[in-house]
Amino acid sequence: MKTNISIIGVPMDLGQSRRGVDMGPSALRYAGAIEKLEELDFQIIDLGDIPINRPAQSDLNDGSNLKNLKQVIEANQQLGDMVDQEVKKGNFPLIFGGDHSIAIGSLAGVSKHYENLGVIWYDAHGDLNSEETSPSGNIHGMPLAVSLGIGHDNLINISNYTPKVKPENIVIIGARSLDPGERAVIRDKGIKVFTMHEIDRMGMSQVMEESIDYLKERTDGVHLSLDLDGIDPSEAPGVGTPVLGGITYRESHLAMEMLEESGIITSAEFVEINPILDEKNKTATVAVALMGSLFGEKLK
Ligand code: 6HN
Ligand code: MN
Ligand code: MN
Ligand code: MN
Repeated sequence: MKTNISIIGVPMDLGQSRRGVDMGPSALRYAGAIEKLEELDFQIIDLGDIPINRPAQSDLNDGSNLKNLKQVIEANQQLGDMVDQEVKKGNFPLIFGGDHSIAIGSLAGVSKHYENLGVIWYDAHGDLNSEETSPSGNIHGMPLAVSLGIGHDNLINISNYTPKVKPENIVIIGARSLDPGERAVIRDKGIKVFTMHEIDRMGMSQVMEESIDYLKERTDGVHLSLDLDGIDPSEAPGVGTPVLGGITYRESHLAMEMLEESGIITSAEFVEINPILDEKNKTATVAVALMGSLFGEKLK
């Protein structure tokens, strides 16, 4: 029997500085995410969107290098609890972002259920900054570091344990914009990274084969964290931090199909869709197509 999919929307935009990414869950629903998954014969449990506490503008961006820390912690604690419940029930958590800071909550909820949780970080960025290294103070540039136990105490201890993932259980795919502090973490911790250079040289097929083999060997579950800015801005323009020279839609489609065939993915999130910056909901449409491949569309 197929596992049930639990959808959790997180209309969060406080992990970065541009409005609009809070509308990501609506954009994904409008693009037909639920219908697509139902077509593939999954039982969908739509848990709706979790409430995000938006403070008065005067209370936002206090000038620290951890913008909106309090709100980001609150939302991720709530998300972590919900994800935890869904995994306990045997459901597949599928989270609709929201900016990438919500991966903190997703991983907090999921990782306690695995001895060795794997993570695929599909992104133009490493999201490995901390208060000390961040060039922006935006927490969406920090969630992978937080999950490794690097960062503010109250962020790394969401759900009361740290770390959520081990560096050797992470694969970053699509990186092409890494800050100096992030490069240092990758080097020091020995994180596996397939940059755009490797994708160009090896082809996506081999990148995915190696990623899947690597994770299969050492993990007992894998969370896919898919930041739409991993995809080239020509095909996914509705993102807040676009970077030229990204992964194509076709390559991404293949990557999702290979993940589906491998059967390793146990939870996923699609983040950073900003409908205000988009062209006719193109980016959410790409995301929904990729969800289709991730959940076995080609087998129909
Ligand atoms: N994202 N490295 C930059 C920063 O501000 O830390 C960009 C982060 C982008 C984060 O796209 O999820
Ligand atoms: Mn990201
Ligand atoms: Mn990114
Ligand atoms: Mn295909």
